[in-house]
Amino acid sequence: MPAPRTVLLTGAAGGLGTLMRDLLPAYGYELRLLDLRPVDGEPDSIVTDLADKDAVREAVRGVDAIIHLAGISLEAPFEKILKANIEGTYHLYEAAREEGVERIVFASSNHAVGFTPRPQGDTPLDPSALIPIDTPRRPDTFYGLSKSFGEDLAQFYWDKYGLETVSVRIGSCFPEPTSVRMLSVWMSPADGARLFHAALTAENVEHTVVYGSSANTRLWWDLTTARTLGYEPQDDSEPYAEKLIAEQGDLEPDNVAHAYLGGHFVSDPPIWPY
Ligand code: NAI
Ligand code: 15L
Repeated sequence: MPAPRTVLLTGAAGGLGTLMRDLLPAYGYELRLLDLRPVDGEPDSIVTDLADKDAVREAVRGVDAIIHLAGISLEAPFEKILKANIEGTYHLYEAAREEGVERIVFASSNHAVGFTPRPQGDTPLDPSALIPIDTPRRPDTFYGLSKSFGEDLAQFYWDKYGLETVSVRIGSCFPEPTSVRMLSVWMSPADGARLFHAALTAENVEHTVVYGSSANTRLWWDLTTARTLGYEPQDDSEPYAEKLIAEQGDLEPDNVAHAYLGGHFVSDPPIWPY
């Protein structure tokens, strides 16, 4: 497929959407913005709920690719997750299929595999100890279940309709890591833009699932499939380590928030910090 130029960014008013609105235009993309809420300073953004099938179809018409960030981004009652993340993502895929959009980059999450025990060993972990991308999915929340569904939906739309997706199991994409867990799963915004660009432009991705993080010294998972797309992370959370560990203490085996990839999302209810 030719390199995409016009890209629909769903969830454009959110935290990650705001970061990507700043960073992605430098890669040459023209962004069409969609969110449930108006996007600050962007009067042309499409304000709609993913529940509105007709509006979603109109929003995808004519774009070369979609970065799908919209949805509930934390744990919530199942009924809300069902509407926004499960039905909403289905509406987006249907619209993309009907309008002939060839590629979606889906914001999956580490919480699709959140109940995977954190790998043990000295830092940096031996590559053989890193969690592989084909580890069995173990969602830690209804939210994580919806990301698991999204990955299956993406596989289905590739197998049945030839619509390509890169599902990015994002760790924590924020300007800075704010917990000791994030030292392992952090993705700097600049690396996030690098990864989305790679996911939009790599050839023949079919449905590829990747972990989304920076090249952290304390990494828990294997970035090989992301690198296969051409992603070359430039950042590492390590400069934040000393301060965060001094404030919060290092990872402890008895702390449930440190025992699994998903941090405190495994608790009921989930508790900050993750
Ligand atoms: P966020 O909650 O800040 O933004 C989500 C946006 O989606 C909001 O602006 C919201 O208005 C919009 N939205 C929610 N329901 C909608 C609907 N029914 N129709 C249209 N728009 C709707 O979340 P954030 O942090 O920006 O995350 C973006 C995406 O990336 C989410 O799908 C999240 O699950 C995923 N993700 C984010 C991570 C992170 O570290 N920021 C980590 C893993 C996954
Ligand atoms: C996610 O999936 C959330 O959307 C984000 O807000 C963070 O909580 C992140 O995971 C995380 O695991 O830190």
